[in-house]
Order: sequence, then C-alpha cells, then structure tokens
Amino acid sequence: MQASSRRAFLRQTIAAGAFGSAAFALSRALPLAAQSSPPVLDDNAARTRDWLASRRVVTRRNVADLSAAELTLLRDGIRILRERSAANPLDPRGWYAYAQLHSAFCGTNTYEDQVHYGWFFLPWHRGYLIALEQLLQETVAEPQLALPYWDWTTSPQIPVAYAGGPDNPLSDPTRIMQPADIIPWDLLAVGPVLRAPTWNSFGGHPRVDPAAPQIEGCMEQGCHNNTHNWMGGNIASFSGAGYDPIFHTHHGQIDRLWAAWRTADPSNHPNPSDPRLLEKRFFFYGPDGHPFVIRVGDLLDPEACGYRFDSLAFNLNVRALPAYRDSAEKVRDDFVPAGEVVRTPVTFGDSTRKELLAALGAPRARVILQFDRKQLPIHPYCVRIYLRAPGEPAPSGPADPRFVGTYTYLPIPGLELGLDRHCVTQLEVTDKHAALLRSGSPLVATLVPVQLRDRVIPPQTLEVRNASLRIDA
Ligand SMILES: [Cu+2]
Repeated sequence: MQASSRRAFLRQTIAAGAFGSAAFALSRALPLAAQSSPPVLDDNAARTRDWLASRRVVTRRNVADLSAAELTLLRDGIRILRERSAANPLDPRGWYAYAQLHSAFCGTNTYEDQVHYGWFFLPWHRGYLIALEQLLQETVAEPQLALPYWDWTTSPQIPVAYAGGPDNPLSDPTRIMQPADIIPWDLLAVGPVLRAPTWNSFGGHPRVDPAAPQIEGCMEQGCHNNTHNWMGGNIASFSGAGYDPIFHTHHGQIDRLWAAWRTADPSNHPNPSDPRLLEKRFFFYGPDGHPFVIRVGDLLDPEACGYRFDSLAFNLNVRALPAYRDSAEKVRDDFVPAGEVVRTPVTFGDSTRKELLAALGAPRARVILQFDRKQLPIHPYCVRIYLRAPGEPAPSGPADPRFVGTYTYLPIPGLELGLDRHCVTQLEVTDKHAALLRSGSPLVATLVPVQLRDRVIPPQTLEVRNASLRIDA
C-alpha cells in the first residue's frame, strides 16, 4: 500500500470508529500499526468526555476487599486480553497493546512524548487506567467492573491475588518481590504527598520547556517510584511496567492519592488551571479498538470519568503496622552499600534561617530540601536522605531523627539526549529538623543508596549539586 493511500485508509478506519470528529494530527504513529507514516487521529475529545460521562459510575475498592467472584471476573478479563495478544500482537484490545502504550509514553526519551518527570504524570496515568477499566468492562460484559487499588499504607506486601504462577493472569514472572516480602515503611510515605501545598509540588511542575529542569511532584519520585522499583522486574522499569498487572493496583492507589489530596482541602488544593496542561491531549485505545483522545481538563474529576473510590483514607503511620514489629532489619541502612554514600553541603537558598524556621511552624507552608541530580545511573536507584551537621556520626536508618525521606530514580534509556539530566529532587523537611536549623551549624545532606534484594547498585557515584532549602507555599 502506498503511504498516501495507507494514510487515507487509516483516516477512514479511525473516522469509522465510535469517536470520530474534526481531524487533528497526532505527532506519533500508533505504536502497533505497521504503517510507516503517522496516522491522522481525530480530536474526538468532546465525544470522549460525553462517552465517559454517560457510563455508569463504578466504585474502585481495596483489592483486599474484593470477593472471589470479583477477582475471578478481573482475572477473566486480563486473561482474555492476554489471549487476544497471543492470537494477534497487533490487536489494540490486547494486553500487549495496552502495555506497549505505557512503553511508548513512559519509556521514551523524546521530550514531547514523555509523561513522567512533571505535571503530565498524574493525568496521563489516570487516562491509562480509565482505558483499561473500560476495556475490561466491555471484555467481560460487566459494566460494574471496577479496577481495584492496592493500599500499601495498610498492606505493605504484594497482594496475594496478583502472585502465583502462569495460571494467574494477574501475576508476572519477572517480579523479584513476593507477597511474603514487606516494603520498608520509609518507601511508603504519603504524609509529604498529602501535605503538599501546591499542585506543582504535589503533581509536578510544568513541562513545557526542554531546557528547563524537570521537577517531579513529591508523589512521583517518592512512594510511586519507590514501590515500582522495590517490586523489581518489569514493573521496575518505564518500558516494562505496563506488562505487569500489578500496575493497575499500584496506580489505582496513586490516583486515589490525587483524589484524597483534592478532598483533604478543596479550597487550598485546587486542580491545575494552566491551559498548557488542561488542553494537552492524550490518546488511548477504546474497547472497540479505536483510539480515543482525551483532554487533560476532562480528567480532573474521577466521577466524570466513570469511577469513584470507596475510601480516601490513608495510613500516615505505616511504621506502626504489625508487619514491622520485630523486623527492624527490613528498614535499616546497613551502611555497607555497594554504591557510595554521597555528602553535599546545603545552602539556605533565598531564605534566612529565621524564615525557614517560621515556615516549619506554619500550617500551609513547607520547607523543601532540593537538589539537582545531574547524572542518572542506568539502574533504578533508591536513596535515603539525611540532613545533619558536618562531622556528626553516620546516619543509622530511616528511624534516625536526621532522616528526611526516600526517593527513587527510575531512569529511562537514552541519557545522551539529556532528557533526565536536569532533574530536581525535592523532599519535605519537617520540624524535627528545627533544632539543627536553630543551632547555626552549616548543613550537610547525606544520600545513602538502599540495597534492595537481588538488585545491583550502580558503581558510579551519584552526582548531586545545588542542594538548598526553600519555602514552598
Ligand atoms: Cu507508575
């Protein structure tokens, strides 16, 4: 087929779908179609909005609360998706196509397409889950089917329903961690997420200028990345994560944190209003196999997208869970890391000690420790950070009062393009550091790589620059 006639064919095919309207060119090719030139996708966002609003609102529940029948239905749905891909890897209603879409937009080093490292992170993943929920509902002919979420703040172990062998379509053989393993509690901190005073610090900074630093929201780099990486295997990489069905439960929890942050303080936690974000369009595959385009501005309200959550409560004190009793070793820095411990001086940025101390006690301000991470290792890399005075003894683990937080680098391939060379990491500093600030001592940030089981800590030293404190309000 000639390129022009192939384009015309695709245009016709897409227009014949359920969502066709005015034409607009999407910059990338459908990842699975074998065509050599980009198709023209209809900007059917208005129709998508009406379609989702017309759906029955389903309630997403904790995976631990699903009945056997509900789990069977979910398994049946994922099994059928896997079978479709086995029969035809190009089937856009198959598991492979669904996973590939994540690879295309999350594993890419193209600035325009990459949806991590900033404000596209939450809305893109919300759309991605909606697409799966709609597909599963149609696949098993059950409009009540809702994706579950995994609340790791109350159950810090991989849900048993997602483990097991090849007979369980919810399992993934590449995962390193199993349901008997417990996620270190400091990897699961949602307090800083729910306290974030602005959309930027919560959901990520604007992503409009390739030359500007990429600044993730505190959720993305923290509990989100930490949990992905901790599990290991497909789910621990941007290009593989979509293949592991645990993805939709983990991201169900991430999406629930967005709903909870909004609800916790609706007047002070507004959704984003910048038209550069709201008018951004993403596409996903609909249950009929045709792409549907969705506008970020139409993704802000879960109920308008066909779902709600049974609960928006989170456990802010994960460490007190019975799972951690007698298991101090699970959260210790053993300080014999294969990677190097990094120490870097911390400046006061534009603020004085006095202003920073006032912000520590203010209800809607936060003090942030931020630094540039100039070089990213190829491996995922989980790091604990401490704030202390020079010359003090080494930190002893996340229970150490000098502990600030834990975050994970999830690198993407293609460092030479520079996409992830200019990332800024931000961590909340709380009033437990007030005495140190008051002391007048210079400050040092210490970064300690966390040795996760069967994981390689990269040999190169983490390069950290421009560490400073600032006030976020
Ligand atoms: Cu993710």
